Amino acid sequence: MSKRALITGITGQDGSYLAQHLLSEGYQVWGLNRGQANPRKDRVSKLIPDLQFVHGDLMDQASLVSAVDLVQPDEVYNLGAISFVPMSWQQAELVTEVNGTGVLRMLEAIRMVSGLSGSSARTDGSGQIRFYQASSSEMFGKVVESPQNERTPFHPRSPYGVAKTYGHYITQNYRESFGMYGVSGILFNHESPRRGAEFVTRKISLAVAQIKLGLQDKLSLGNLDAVRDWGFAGDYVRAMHLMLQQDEPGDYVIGTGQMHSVREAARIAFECVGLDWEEHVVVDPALVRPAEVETLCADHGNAREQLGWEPSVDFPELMRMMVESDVRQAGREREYGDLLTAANW
Ligand code: NDP
Ligand code: GDR
Repeated sequence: MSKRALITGITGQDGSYLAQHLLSEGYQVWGLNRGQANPRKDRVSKLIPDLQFVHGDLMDQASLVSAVDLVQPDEVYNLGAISFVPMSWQQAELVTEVNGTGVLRMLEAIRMVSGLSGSSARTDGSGQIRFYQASSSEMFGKVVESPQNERTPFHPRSPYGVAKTYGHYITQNYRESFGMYGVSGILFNHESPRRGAEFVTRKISLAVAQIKLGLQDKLSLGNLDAVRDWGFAGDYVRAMHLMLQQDEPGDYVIGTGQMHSVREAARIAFECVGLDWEEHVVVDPALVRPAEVETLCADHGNAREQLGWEPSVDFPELMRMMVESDVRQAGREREYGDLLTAANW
């Protein structure tokens, strides 16, 4: 019998890659879809015709219970979140509700549907619904040691990071309290041609494509000195799946161990099309964050040893992949107009 997976955040970058990966492993996959007529649902269902959908929202407990009950999943991947960090200063309460309390709601839904209580605790995960929580390197925030591993203390720097830290600990707590098979992947930044346009790598690759075609001249960025450990999303969803296949639940750091600045990201991306980034990038102080995470770097030694996981795409290759995809897409759009907008999914 094929395994059944339920993915929240199906319309996002990771949801689509994870669904494709699980389908290729023989799973039946359902995506939790919210809202009345979400255009992002059409985009992902065109890309992945075998995907099934179930309605629900991380803000609505009853909808999650219904979704889990209907799908009867072997594995739940909770990727749904408001994931753009700056938005968390503008709508801190909403972000806390979705990214923090939303995790609790999903854990409760699983507990209710499985009839789990403290006395029925089983730590080996047999016959249980296994749960993956999308934790984030943003929980490390103001880092006290580098690189960061599973034992590095958290010091989140945004309401987003604080909410993710709650989601992380409540997953750990349900593991300890109810014997639930719950794991958190502490994932560092990961990107792809499907990355949202608001995140810095994609903002850069989209602008490079427009500038190359003469449709734009300048690109405004914030803190050029920020340093991140950027990997390819397609690699990271493999790690999510591997985490849920282990005998014992545990938390894992996933990253590349390589650090690059925003300045370097811009340089590499402009070089891909033979342009000089310094002629086009301008700094806009309004884009600098109230509290910045200056530098992040993963120590994924535990994932390497326990999961046998390694990243396969390095940063220059990743930027090139994104730039080439956006140049192709911008060229098609220029030729065919709006008909093809956002079709590089
Ligand atoms: P995206 O922003 O691309 O996708 C977010 C998804 O969450 C969308 O499908 C969105 O659906 C959904 N969502 C938003 N609000 C709700 C809600 N109330 N109920 C249910 N679903 C909701 O994020 P990514 O794919 O990049 O990231 C996936 C997860 O991993 C997120 O939790 C993110 O915080 C986390 N993460 C991401 C990292 C990265 O570098 N990409 C690194 C570490 C963690 P809709 O279309 O309905 O808005
Ligand atoms: P991040 O990703 O906040 O790390 O969160 P983002 O790409 O938004 O920022 C990375 C760094 O670049 C700096 N920066 C800019 N960022 C944006 N978006 N736009 C700019 O113009 C700009 N200029 C400089 C930022 O200040 C920051 O330091 C991502 C999200 O996917 C989260 O959901 C996830 O949890 C973390 O990665 C790990």
